[in-house]
Amino acid sequence: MTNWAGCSIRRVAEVDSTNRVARAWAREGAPHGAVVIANRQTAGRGRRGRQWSSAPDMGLWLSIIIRPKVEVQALTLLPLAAALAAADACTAASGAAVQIKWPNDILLEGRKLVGILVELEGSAAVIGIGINVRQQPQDFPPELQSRAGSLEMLTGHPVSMETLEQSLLLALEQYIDAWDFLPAYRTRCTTLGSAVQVVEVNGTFTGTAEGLDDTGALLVRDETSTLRRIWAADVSVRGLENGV
Ligand code: BT5
Repeated sequence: MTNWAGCSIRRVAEVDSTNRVARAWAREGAPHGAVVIANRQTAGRGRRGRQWSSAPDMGLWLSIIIRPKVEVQALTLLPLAAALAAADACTAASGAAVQIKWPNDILLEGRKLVGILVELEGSAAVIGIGINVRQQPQDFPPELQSRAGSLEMLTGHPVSMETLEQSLLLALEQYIDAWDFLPAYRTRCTTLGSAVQVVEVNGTFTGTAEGLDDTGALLVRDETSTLRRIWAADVSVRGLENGV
């Protein structure tokens, strides 16, 4: 049972994006922990204008409104808390040993299972989480078929959407209340210690991900042995992914 996560839940059959609906609700005064869940999104959003494929009844498409007690600067850590909670929930519901790719993708067998989009709305934050549950390869758009996966496709057994949702809300509540999840995140994040390719707006470089600072930024030692702090960048991890 949770204290606040899911205190009020709006379940809708179809929306453009649960994040958009949650942001509108936040503007109207939705309480801390209010949740929007849709069976289907027609315009699910990824980061930086990318799209999130959200086929009907195939996954958990959810947004939760957070009214944070921490300083606004600390909100860079929210996506990491969400990733950890989503990883715990995937394991609780399916038994799968999923991997976290910094900052907030969840992979299994190199395929992307979960995407997370955190957006600020005034003094509130909206955490959008999409977890692929029932898709088989043909249920994804062709360009995603080699890179995306679902819990049922990859584990080969049925997964309860209800267990997934409850585990997710409980884990999220616990991580946000304690606000001490970086040690657990560092343990679970397989990007740390890996060779990475960092794709930034103005160029690409390779190096080794050596650590994570207290703001959640990735510390990458480049080929000239300089330690570089990475936040606003896309990082792909060699050897782990199918080009995700
Ligand atoms: C994300 O963006 O991964 C964040 C996705 C957040 C989705 C949730 S669902 C509930 C809430 N409401 C919303 O409107 N959004 C949130 P990004 O890291 O930019 O990754 C997007 C990329 O992932 C796309 O460009 C595709 O390559 C890939 N992709 C799209 N749909 C996918 C899916 N269902 N499974 C795996 N990969 C997918």
